Amino acid sequence: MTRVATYCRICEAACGLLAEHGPDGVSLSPDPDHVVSRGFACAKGVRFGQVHRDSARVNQPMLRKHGSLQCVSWSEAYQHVGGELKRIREAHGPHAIGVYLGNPAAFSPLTTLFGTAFVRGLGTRNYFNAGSLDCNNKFVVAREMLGSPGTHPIPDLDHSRFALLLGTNPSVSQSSFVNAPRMVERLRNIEKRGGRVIVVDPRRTETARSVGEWLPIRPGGDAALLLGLVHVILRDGLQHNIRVGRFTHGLEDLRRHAAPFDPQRVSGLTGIAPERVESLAREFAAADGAFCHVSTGVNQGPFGSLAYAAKIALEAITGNLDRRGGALFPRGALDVAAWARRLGIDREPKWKSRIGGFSPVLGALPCAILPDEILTPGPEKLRALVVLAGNPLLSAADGGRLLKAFQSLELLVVIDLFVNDTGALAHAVLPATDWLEREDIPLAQLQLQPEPYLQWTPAVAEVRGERRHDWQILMQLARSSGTFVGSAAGHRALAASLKLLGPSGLMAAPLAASLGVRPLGRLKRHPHGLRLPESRPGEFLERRIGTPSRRVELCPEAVFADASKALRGAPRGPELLLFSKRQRVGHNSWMHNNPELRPEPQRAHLAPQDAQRLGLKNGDWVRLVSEAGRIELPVALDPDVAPGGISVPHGYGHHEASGWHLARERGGANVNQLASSGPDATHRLSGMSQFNAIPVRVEKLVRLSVANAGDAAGA
Ligand SMILES: Nc1nc2c(c(=O)[nH]1)N[C@H]1C(S)=C(S)[C@@H](COP(=O)(O)OP(=O)(O)OC[C@H]3O[C@@H](n4cnc5c(=O)[nH]c(N)nc54)[C@H](O)[C@@H]3O)O[C@H]1N2
Ligand SMILES: Nc1nc2c(c(=O)[nH]1)N[C@H]1C(S)=C(S)[C@@H](COP(=O)(O)OP(=O)(O)OC[C@H]3O[C@@H](n4cnc5c(=O)[nH]c(N)nc54)[C@H](O)[C@@H]3O)O[C@H]1N2
Ligand code: SF4
Ligand SMILES: [Mo]
Repeated sequence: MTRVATYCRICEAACGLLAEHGPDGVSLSPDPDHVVSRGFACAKGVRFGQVHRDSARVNQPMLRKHGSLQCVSWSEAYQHVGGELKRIREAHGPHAIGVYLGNPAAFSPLTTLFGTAFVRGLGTRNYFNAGSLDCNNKFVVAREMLGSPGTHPIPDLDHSRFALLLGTNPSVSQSSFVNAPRMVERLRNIEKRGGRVIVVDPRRTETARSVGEWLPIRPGGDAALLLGLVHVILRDGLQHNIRVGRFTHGLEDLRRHAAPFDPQRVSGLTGIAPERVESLAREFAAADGAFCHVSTGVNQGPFGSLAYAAKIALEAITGNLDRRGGALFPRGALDVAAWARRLGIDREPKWKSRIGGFSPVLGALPCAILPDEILTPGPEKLRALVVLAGNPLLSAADGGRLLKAFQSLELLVVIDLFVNDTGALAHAVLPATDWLEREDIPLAQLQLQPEPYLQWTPAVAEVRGERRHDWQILMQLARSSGTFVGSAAGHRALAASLKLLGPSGLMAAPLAASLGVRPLGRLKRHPHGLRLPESRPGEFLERRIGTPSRRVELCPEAVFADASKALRGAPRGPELLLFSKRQRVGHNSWMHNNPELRPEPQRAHLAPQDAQRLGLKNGDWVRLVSEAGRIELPVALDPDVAPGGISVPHGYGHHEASGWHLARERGGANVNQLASSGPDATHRLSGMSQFNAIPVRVEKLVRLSVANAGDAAGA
């Protein structure tokens, strides 16, 4: 039986897989010959065949008729949806139509390309994506400090001697902004080389249990901790003067902003002893190659931008930026960031959002204003929304208000594999292919690879039913609504290139500079991936940095304006601080419907000391109340949670009409009903929503505890 090399497109690790056709259809196994993942893959990846053949998949377009979604032909679907988009655009202008691009779009270059071009063709400024739920803070900080939103320092995992991790749980997630399958193993190797790994997290995570030292922190305290480290290093003169002098700008401003963050103060804000702040700073500065990896748990907190800025400053002043064993700036096969800068396409448009006056980040507005954009009357009110590869009803902030907003739309179109929770409210659901059904090249990862490589995969499964590729759907939708994918000329050029080169040829075309005149042919000769030369450490700071000063801007005022707020810390009261818990066998709100994977039932995890104070025992039901809303769920007494925090998985609370019947039966509540929306709840510079460090009141409910009632499911 033939096995075809392919790769997984669920998360950033992009693990190599082997696909084989058997009686049940396609089956997948880890690819031992993959140049980077070398035989690693997780359960979600190898069980993806089930998603491909799940009977809950949408295989035909659906339109809502007499209250329920009914199967129709593609031509009827395009005619209806295109006609409605046209009508709304003509009656109310282009901004009346919004588009939301979800996380899986990032793993399909053509979905991203056609999705953003579709937005441009509509001419709407109401473009939203998962960036403002995930990592926009990194884009804006990189723009200010390094000159480009797409340039990020990536941990040199395999050469480092000191790893400081904040807000990441790679054992479960494979982390983010680093393409690093086997990350935990590689962190363990740091210890084997005699180095140190510190895991800063309000929960003793699966990662902290496997490697390094767990340093519990108060949710939201990371910016204060990192500025405390900068404080100690500058106070004691531990900075790398030569590299600071040669490559940075703004040291005195940084010193001024870090001055109030003395270890005593930082201890009050983080719960970390002052002596530990001192010693951590010294260890980081003295290590022969250290990096600090700030990730999603911090991005989603109140000071994500400031924390990321402090991380870059910390690495820069200790000489670890663009240094072997520190943080590197991989160029990969194509320096997308440099090209975007050269072509001017990384410059943000000048307009601001109608609600709150927010500037877009990478062209997209904050998801946290989406409910207000829909619900606030006015000539530019959002009346229609096209959701592509996303489930904002569960993944974005203020689920309660979003539900009301989505229910009020004149047109909601969801392009997805399933009738997800957002789709349960839609007027049209259009069936997309999954990644087994399409060819791809991992272009989005190029600047995030400590070991640069490229790979091409063919489609390894037949397209089932009437599923279509996202890009095909978008092209037809544009045509039937009287717009284009991009400009009229751009649309024609894309169509012609697709005809001439095919989807793979189109994706491979920009790689000609690094792979030679026949880039696709070269990739096809390396089915398990093609390793590329690593960039030389130091080369970025010497030649590639894009700031006007050609140096690292250590202290951009726009970002450090938050420092005074960070000094006040999170509000203190009887409340606990809520933070998220990513599930091993789920992916945000999806992948819960796989009968071969059993995600754990949703619980609110809290420290036994806090539970005792609140009179709670394992399995008791509580109501969590925040400023935005309330949810009810059982608690788990969890000694891994540091006192003061409460950790709840997101992506639960499926809509009763969602097609994910198995996931629905497992019950749970949408934790994002506790996250606020609206301009005041949105970070001004980055547009980030806040999911972590949200104060919540815990009320005990008089209800049979699940320990007695058996299972949380269905309760
Ligand atoms: N199995 C699985 N893998 C996934 C996903 C999934 O849903 N399931 N999702 C994918 C996606 S979309 C992403 S973006 C990546 C994210 O991957 P990571 O960047 O690794 O982020 P998380 O796994 O969410 O881990 C965040 C950690 O931050 C901690 N945390 C919460 N608040 C704070 C805080 O204030 N300070 C600090 N220091 N820590 C805090 C949490 O306890 C948690 O351990 O994972 C991807 N991989
Ligand atoms: N409280 C809290 N909320 C969070 C987070 C958190 O840590 N805590 N994490 C946030 C993060 S990091 C992210 S990235 C967002 C994710 O937010 P979203 O992207 O909006 O949500 P997902 O749950 O990932 O839903 C992805 C959808 O895409 C569909 N899909 C999968 N593949 C394809 C495809 O190829 N084509 C099409 N058309 N559809 C496809 C799936 O069926 C699913 O319905 O959630 C955010 N929300
Ligand atoms: S870690 Fe799992 S989900 Fe992520 S790419 Fe690898 S196999 Fe896929
Ligand atoms: Mo994400």
